[in-house]
Order: sequence, then structure tokens, then C-alpha cells
Amino acid sequence: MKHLIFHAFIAITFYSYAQCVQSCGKRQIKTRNLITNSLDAQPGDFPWHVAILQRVPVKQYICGGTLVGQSIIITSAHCVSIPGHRQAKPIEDLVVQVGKHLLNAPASASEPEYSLSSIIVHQASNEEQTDHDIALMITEEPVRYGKFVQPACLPTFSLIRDNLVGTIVGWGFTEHDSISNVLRAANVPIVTKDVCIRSNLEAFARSVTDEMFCAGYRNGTNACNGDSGGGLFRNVQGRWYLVGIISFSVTKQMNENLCSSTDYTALVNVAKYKGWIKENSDSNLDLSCPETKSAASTTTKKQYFVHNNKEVTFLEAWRLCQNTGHQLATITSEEDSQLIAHAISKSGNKKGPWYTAGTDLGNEGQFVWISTNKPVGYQTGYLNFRPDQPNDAWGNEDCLEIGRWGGVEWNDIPCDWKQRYICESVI
Ligand SMILES: [Ca+2]
Ligand SMILES: [Ca+2]
Repeated sequence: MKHLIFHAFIAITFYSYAQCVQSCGKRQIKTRNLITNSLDAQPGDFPWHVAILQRVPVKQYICGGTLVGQSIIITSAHCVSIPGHRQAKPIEDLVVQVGKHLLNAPASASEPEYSLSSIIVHQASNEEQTDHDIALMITEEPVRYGKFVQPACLPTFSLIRDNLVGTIVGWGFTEHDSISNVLRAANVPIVTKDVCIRSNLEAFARSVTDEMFCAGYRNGTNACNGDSGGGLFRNVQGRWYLVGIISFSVTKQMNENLCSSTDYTALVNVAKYKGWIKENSDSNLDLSCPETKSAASTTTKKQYFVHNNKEVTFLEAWRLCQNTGHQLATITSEEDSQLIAHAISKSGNKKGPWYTAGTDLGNEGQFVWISTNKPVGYQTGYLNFRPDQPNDAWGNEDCLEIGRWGGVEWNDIPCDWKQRYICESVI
């Protein structure tokens, strides 16, 4: 009996891994890039965005949400709990519509409606509901994927850096403080917690926690709070990741979607809740690409070798690793970062910098791992640049190192600098 159970487990892991590589965070319809600040989305641009509707007293749109697995939708706790309580609304009070582009269009075969089997509100979300403003909705039946219905990827690591641009999606950002019929998207800069708090101490000092960040503009143009519950997404190496959940803006008015032009919008940092999400959706298999992928990839074993005795150029490091039957180090997951940090801590020299295999030689800004000929972030989306890097200082920083300022964040430097290096073996 034990034997059987073991095999069943392997089969499930493999199955969800295979599903995931193909399915999360990918648009099925090729569309133009969104380049302006705010505009109507096209059908299929954000196939993971869902509409949450209340059934009583009248059927009405209340919030956005994001599909991250076949039965799993992530949204804000305040969207799906009884006002003033941390308790979920009764499941029969809410439905979700997926594949939706025009909000006022009734549910149809291509924009189906699903009932819920449960609503899980974060147990520590507080009464004002700005803390841990996250909830999961589990649909009664699995959602059918198609051109207009796809799950977004969940990040297993932080994709938040000041000044990086994310995309928020919703029906809530018209200039006229009303709900738009057409799904809209806006590109907004990400603002880390500290910058956000400094921007408005009174509003944010108490309410923006370590599990949150902000986004938006403060220049009076085009800054809207969007739909509560909807996501902020980043496209990393061709996959869209749910980075944040729109929580509140300074002019917090429930069930209204007022544009706030002088303050940032606060969002829940989804990466901080990966454990909670996993714990609470365990029975729903194909949850998250990176999660399942890293679980599956633990079957291949990576080992790092820190070389401190010789200082060499990038290309010399590349050849020296090969000479020992290894390859210059690649870093493709949070687990890798932890592993390499461990290898460094056990090596004779705890201070870097060391070369890794990343380079954008010949194709500025497009980093690949020279050892595997894969783009950095390939499949997993994992990037670990220092916030202000890569900066291609003086126009010739084309090779990646780690450890210059301690830690294992990445930085680009000229490839002819002589320094230590780290090799890896992959079994
Ligand atoms: Ca460069
Ligand atoms: Ca640099």
C-alpha cells in the first residue's frame, strides 16, 4: 500500500509540472504591446483577470481578481468579507466571471460564470482590512482554459524594485470616477514600501506593512486606484506574474473606484504570501508554475564551487570551470541563490565579488547564461539583480557577478576585470 501511494505522488508532481510549463502567464492571443499609460485592453490581453460579482441584493460587479490555477482566484480580503469583519461572505452571495472583456455583457459560453465552493480570507486580515488584504476563492468546478481564460503565474520571489513598471488591470479607471465597460490596463511604476511611506506619512506609515508595496504616479496625471482585488502584473521573460493585489488608495472609498492623482496606491506583495497560498490551495493541483517547477526540479542536483585562489577575466573563468568538468555558475531560482550563499559562507573567502555565467555581450540588455545558452530568468522568471543594476556603466558592463556588496544579488561589470569565480556541476 505504501508503495502505491508513493507512485501516485510522483505522478501528480510530474503532471502538474508538465501542465504548468505550458500554461501559466502566457497570452494566447498575440497582441500589440501596451505602451501608453492607460488604455483599453484587447480581448485576451489579460486572460487571468476575473470579475467578482455579488448576487444580492442586486447582481452587481464588486471587485477584480486573478485566476492562478484552475479553481483558484486571488483577490483582496476586503472584497470578499463582510464589511467590518474578517469573516468571508457566504459563498452563495458571490460568483466570478472569467474571460471577460465587456463588463456589462451578460455571462455567456465564452465568458462563463462560476459558483464558489469556498472563500478563504487571510486569518490575520484586520478589521480595517488593510493588513493582509488577501483572500482565495475556490470555484465549484474547475475553470475551462482557452484563448480568453488562462492563469497568471505566481512569483516565488520578489519582483518588486523601485521604478520598475507593472501593469494594473481593471474596469475601474476612467477619468470620470466611474466603472468602465471595457477592461482597461495601465502601466505604473512600482514604489517600494519605504518610498511610499515617506511620500505620505499620515496615510501610509501605519497602513503600509512589510507585506505591501505601492505603485502609481504622484504628478497629478493619470494615477488611478483601479479595481480593488485586481492584480499588478509584470512580464518576465514572456510570462506574466501576479506581483501585487490592489488593496487601497488614500481616498479609500469602498465600492467606488476613484482616481487618486496625488498619492500612490497600496498593494499586497503576493510573493510574501506564497506559503499561505500554497497551504490554502493544496487540493488544487496546478497552482503555480514556479512553485511546482522548483518542487520538480529538486530531482536534479546542483552544486556550486567557489574559486577564491585565482583572479581571472570572465572568459577565463568560463574555461577554467570547463577544465574541471564543471561550468560557470547559473542561478535560476531562489533555491539556487540560497545554495550559492551557503557555498560562499563555507568557502575561504566570504567577500566577493565572483563571476557567474551571465552575460549580455553582443546583445546589450539581453542577458544569457553562457554555460547553458538560456536567457537569464528562462522559464522560472527568476532574476536577482541589485535594485539599480544592471546599469551598463560606461557602456561596457556585459558580464554578471555576485557578492560585490555582500549578499548574492547580481551586478554587471566589464568582462575583462580580474576576479574570483564560481563554477557549478549539475547532476
Ligand atoms: Ca551590458
Ligand atoms: Ca553594474
